Amino acid sequence: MDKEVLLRFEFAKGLAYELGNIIKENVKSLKWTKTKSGFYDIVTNVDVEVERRLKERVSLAFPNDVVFGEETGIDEKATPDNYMWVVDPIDGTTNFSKKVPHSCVSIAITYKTKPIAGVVYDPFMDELFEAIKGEGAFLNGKRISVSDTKNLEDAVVNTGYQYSAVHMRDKVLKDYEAFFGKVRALRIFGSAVLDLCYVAAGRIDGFWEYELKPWDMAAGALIVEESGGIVMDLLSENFTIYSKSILATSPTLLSQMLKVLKEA
Ligand code: 2AM
Ligand code: CA
Repeated sequence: MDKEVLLRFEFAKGLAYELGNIIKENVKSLKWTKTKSGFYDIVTNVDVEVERRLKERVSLAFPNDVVFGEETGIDEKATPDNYMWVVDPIDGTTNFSKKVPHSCVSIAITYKTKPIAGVVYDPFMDELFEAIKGEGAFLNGKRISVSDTKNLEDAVVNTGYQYSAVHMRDKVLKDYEAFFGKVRALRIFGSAVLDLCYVAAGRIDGFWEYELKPWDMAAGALIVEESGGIVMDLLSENFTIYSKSILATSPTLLSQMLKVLKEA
């Protein structure tokens, strides 16, 4: 295994625990919540503080690396040859702001825009999901794999919607409706990263969403692939962290999920 990647991966895990605990400690004492692009798109003092700390830690430990975070964007020094840390300080900010204990900190280490390691920590469940490319996916140190559900009618599937993508309203509702009556249950949990990790752990059978950002997908997509799952872009040929759509499921359910989404 590449020593440079391993160093960063181990560092990212320590950081995820530290930052996750800040999220948990602050859930009952939020100082402020602000809107960004509209009343539905929020940020809290904790999102900002967690990203600030992460940037500080990474720039001290790996001065040539670049951080690409939800709240502060990308460092100006970015070149294709830097390792890039793609981070969401809190994925599931709306849950967090409402004291719903379902959110996480997400850290992907990418090289030439491809995730090579991913760490996701949910402090409310004390669950750390992790993967290095080619090495499998793990939850609290134990190997995980996607579900072995054979039929869509036995599946629990999850979706979500990017809150400011109001132009996607019809598509989001049509897809949701199309699965209605074809699956055991539909869910919207509100954290795309944890949705992906839950697909990887076989807790849910499939997940799709549109218009997510790299920090909502990079770590989770690698964790799904390393758990034996399939990650694809519903709108274009190859999935990348910049894709405008994502479908994650098991190889067994892929064609069944695609059939429903194509008909929608
Ligand atoms: P967030 O909690 O970090 O905002 C909900 O379906 C998922 O979509 C969450 O992962 C949420 O991430 C993400 N999401 C919602 N609005 C978003 C936006 N404007 N930009 C990026 N991601 C967004
Ligand atoms: Ca966020």
